[in-house]
Formats: sequence, structure tokens, C-alpha cells
Amino acid sequence: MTIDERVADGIRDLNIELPSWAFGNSGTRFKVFAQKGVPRDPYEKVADAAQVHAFTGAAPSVALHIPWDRVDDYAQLAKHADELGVRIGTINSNVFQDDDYMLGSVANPDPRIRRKATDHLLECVDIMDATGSRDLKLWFADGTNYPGQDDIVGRQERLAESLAEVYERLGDDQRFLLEYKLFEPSFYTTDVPDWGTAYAHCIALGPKARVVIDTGHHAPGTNIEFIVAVLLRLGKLGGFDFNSRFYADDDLMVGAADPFQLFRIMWEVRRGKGLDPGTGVAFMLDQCHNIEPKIAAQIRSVMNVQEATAKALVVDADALAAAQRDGDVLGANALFMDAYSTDVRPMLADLRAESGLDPDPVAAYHRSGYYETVCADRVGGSAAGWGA
Ligand code: RM4
Ligand code: MN
Repeated sequence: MTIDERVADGIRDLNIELPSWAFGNSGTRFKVFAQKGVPRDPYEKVADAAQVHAFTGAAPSVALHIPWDRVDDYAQLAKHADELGVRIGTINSNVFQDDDYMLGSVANPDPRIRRKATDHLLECVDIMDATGSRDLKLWFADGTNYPGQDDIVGRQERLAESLAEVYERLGDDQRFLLEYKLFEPSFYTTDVPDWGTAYAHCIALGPKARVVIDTGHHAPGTNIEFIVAVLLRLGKLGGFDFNSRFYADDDLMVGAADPFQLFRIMWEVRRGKGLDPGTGVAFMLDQCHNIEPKIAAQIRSVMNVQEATAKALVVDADALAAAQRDGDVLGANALFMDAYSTDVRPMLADLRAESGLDPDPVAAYHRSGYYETVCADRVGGSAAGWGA
């Protein structure tokens, strides 16, 4: 197989899921800047996501966040998505924005609040049934701020109990993906702070529980590709929440801050057969576009993942394995770096043209007039953002 064929095969199979919340207004705790033409409901968010797919051909599904994307009829929303050429993907639960959750959700010391949180997670599985979604993504803001505030082990036990109940509720073809995050909003302890804790909970439950790696949720300098490699080897990598960080959970566009890291991650994905759809690795974006136009930024992000993946596919795996066997340190590293330094953009442009897409998706989107249309149409109502 030539390099071009290998890249073409791998890129054709690569689907990237978009987060509905990327299309709504967002910001920091200092200010949310309102943009023009922003969707006012989940239907309009799905319409924006469909634009990203129309111009990239690589983003056929959109993840929902509940309750931000609550609608009366989920089957109807799924039908709307289908009519626009996309589908509803992962359902993200949200047990971090209710006053009841001040001291945590599923690990809260109060059994009433734990019940409420677990019921929300079960409701998310009901929604998955209606939308035909495979995955439930679980992220918990749970933790403590002060030493002595709560019992660390007690919280783990409460968490395990809730996860077990949700696990039991999953259908045969459904999974949950447990997300970890180093810190924030809890600063002293976080109940799922790292991949090891997430893995321990998942392994205790069974094959339908897997770990999801949000690339922004690590300490500076963490070797994320190592985590990718280990989880893939163990069959426990459920997917990615892609984004970029400089300092903490910045949620910037994937591949913007450290494209070399993204390449290293995608190499480990390829090495561990994670590009094979049968391996069950979900490639999702989890980003917020606070100062840049949102749809174009999502298109750009999809292209960034494609570029890193194409470079990972350029690596001559056989030659690399031989150099590694021979202990050829410099040779192996050179093979790796040559692949990273390859300009894959012309290859990707050709692939797009071959499948009837514009080779330059961002320019084509700008020319389409969609942005001007939604700016004119979406007046009145309230723009979607965190909490809506
Ligand atoms: C969390 C986590 C979740 C995402 C929310 C919005 O930090 O990354 O995946 O749903 O933010
Ligand atoms: Mn995330």
C-alpha cells in the first residue's frame, strides 16, 4: 500500500463528533461575549453542526448536553438531524449546575441529592434510547475544597454505587464513558481526577464502561499519548474530548496549542488500532469558541484532527519497528519526525475533491452565505449558551 492509499483509507474512516455547546455563546467566568447568529435552541445547534459536516464530510454526528439540549421530543430532534444529514451522538450528562450540587452530585453526602443525580444519569439513558445514541458521557465536578471536608473513600464508594446503577441500566449496545479531570471546580480533591481512578471504576463494572480522555484535563507536561497507549492496550479507551490547552481546561481549538502532541496522540491511536471503527474509540470535540466565529472554528478543528491523523498515517510503521528492533535511536526518531514534518494538506485537499467536497472547507463555508443568513434569521429569542 502506498502512503497516499494508507492516508486515504484512514482518513475516510475518521469521523469526528461535534459538541452542540460549541455553537452556543460561551466565555470565561469574567465575561460571555454574545455573537451574532447564534442558535437559540437544540434544533438550530444541530443545523449549525450539519454545516460543519456538509463542508468537511467528516463530522456526521453531534453530541447533546442535558439539560442544555432538553427538548420535548428527542425522536423528533433525531429526525431533524437525519433530515440535515447528521445524527445525534453521545449524550453528555450534567450534574454540576444545580444548587443542590454544591457539595457534589453522585458523591454528595446527602442521599437525597445522590438519588437526584443518579436519576438524571438514568434519564440520559432514556434519551439515548430515543435518539439511538451509543454513548453516555459522564463528567463529575464532584470533589472537595478543604482537607477534612468529606471522607475521600466514602465519596469513592458513593460514586461507585451510582455508576453501578447506571451501568445496569445500559442496553446491550450502549456504553458509558467516564471522564476524568485533574482539578476544577474542586481544588483539594476531585473524585475522578485521573485516568487511573476512571479505569478502576470502569474495570470494576465491565465492558460497557470505558475511559474518555479530555486532552485539556491534565497537568502541564503530562504525557497524554502514554495514557492513550496504555488504555488502548487494555481495551478501555472509550474516546476523546479533543481541545487545546495552554494552562488549564482552556477548551481552545484542538491542534492549536500543540499540534505535535496531537500527532503523537494520533500515532498511538493508529498503533493501537484505534482508527479501526470496530475498536470503539469515539473522536469528539469538546470546545468553546469564546472569541472566534463558531462554525468556522469547528470546521478548522475537524481539519486539525484530520491533519494530525494523516501525519500519523504517513509514519512507515514497518521501518519504524525495524529501527526500534535494531536499537537505532536516531533512525527511529527521524522516521517519526519526517512523518510529522510532511505537509499533508495537499493530500487532504485531493481527498476532499475526490469525494465532491470543496478542497478548502473554511473558504467554501464563508462563500456559502450561511453565516449571513442565520444572522438575519436568528433575531429575537434568546441565544443558546451554558445553561440553555
Ligand atoms: C467539563 C467536561 C465535560 C463537558 C463540560 C462542558 O469540563 O470537559 O466533558 O461536558 O466541561
Ligand atoms: Mn470534556
